Amino acid sequence: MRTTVGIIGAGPAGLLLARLLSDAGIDSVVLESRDRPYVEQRQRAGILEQGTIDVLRAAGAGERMDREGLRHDGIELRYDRTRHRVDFPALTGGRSVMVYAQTEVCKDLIALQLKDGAPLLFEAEALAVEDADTDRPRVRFRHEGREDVLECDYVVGCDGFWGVARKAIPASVSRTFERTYPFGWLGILADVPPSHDELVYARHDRGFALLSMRSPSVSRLYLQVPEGTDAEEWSDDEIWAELERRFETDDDWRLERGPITQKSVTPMRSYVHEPMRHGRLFLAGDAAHIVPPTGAKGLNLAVGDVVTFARALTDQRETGSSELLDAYSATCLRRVWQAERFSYDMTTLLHRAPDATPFEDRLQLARLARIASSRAAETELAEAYTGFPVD
Ligand code: RFL
Ligand code: PHB
Repeated sequence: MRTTVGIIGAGPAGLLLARLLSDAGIDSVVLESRDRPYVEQRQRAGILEQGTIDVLRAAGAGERMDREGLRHDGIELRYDRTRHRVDFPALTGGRSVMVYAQTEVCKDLIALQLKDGAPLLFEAEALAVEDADTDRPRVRFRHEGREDVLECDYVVGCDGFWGVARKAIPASVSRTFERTYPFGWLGILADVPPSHDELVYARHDRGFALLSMRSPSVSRLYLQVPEGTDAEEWSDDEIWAELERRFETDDDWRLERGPITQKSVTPMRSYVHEPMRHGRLFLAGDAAHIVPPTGAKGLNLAVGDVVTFARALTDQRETGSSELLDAYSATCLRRVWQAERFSYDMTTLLHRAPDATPFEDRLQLARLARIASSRAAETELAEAYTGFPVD
């Protein structure tokens, strides 16, 4: 098999990239190790930044998003039994975000791709990227029980944190930057209308909690739990009781309970691999970087990376200059590090470390009070949450 761009992974990064390239008249093949139902049902992100919304619309994947997605003009910070709303449009000159699940973004992109796009092979596992530093990089993969080779002009590793693409970059040119956190998130889906019409980020002495949603009738909620927690250790009643405690306020706000349909635990990590390019192999999305979910940045960063790559390759084809392709890693990393910084700030602002001291508790409350009382501090949060432009 031969193609111009070999794409490994059909998460949001790989699927959107295939779409952007086909719109630019560049052919590609997507290899995805899992089957279609798995990719379409994997519960993950929920928040799309304005820039992501615009890109999905331009790629022809905005129709259902515009119909079913929920526009959110703010979030609530909850601490010390009080509530503070951050008003995004007022602070950012009109920007907002949208609640539209990653599962739905993937379903929309897969349907488009299978209808009139380039080949998208499910249950096709990439085994290795070879000859990345030559003009003819190759992906060895296994599909329907047979090993095969995809010969490419470029390979883009969109295969997530556990993928194989990053391994093809020699250790001698790689640098990694990492931080793991001594806690994770227990996430649930529940068949109950969200108890608030915007997301609620709660700081509590017992740990962080987040109220989010998937639709007007489905809630998505998270609890900070110790690292290594097994979701099955928590009964449904215990989960609701703990959520109630952490969201409790002095007014008459109430958390509605409902049947829990899914629960799982996500570890928390910050990670960056530099550079994001080696020869003709490019890394995009979680294959290159991970942020803790507190800032809702992971999917949006993945979108930024593939937009940058598609733009650079299109420019090279039109002008003959590889300037933008050569700048790919540096261009992406500027945005990535801003998202790392913000996600780290939000995580340390709202979570309680197991060894937190009373001094650190007071500092967290002072940081929250500062956001609630200073337009400058609040604007900083609103600008970062609604998104950094892709340059
Ligand atoms: P993905 O989605 O992990 O997709 C990678 C794909 O590659 C496939 N794959 C392979 N295919 C072929 N051969 C191989 N050898 C392969 N190895 C792997 C995998 O099967 C998979 O299909 O990476 P991508 O596309 O870079 O997308 C990144 C996002 O998924 C991720 O950053 C977000 O989900 C992070 N995230 C959030 N991001 C946001 O922007 N807003 C949010 O609100 C948000 N909330 C979250 C999140 C992530 C969470 N978890 C579970 C980590 C909430 C949670 C709980
Ligand atoms: C989600 O709805 O899954 C979600 C929302 C905001 C976050 C993380 C996850 O910061």
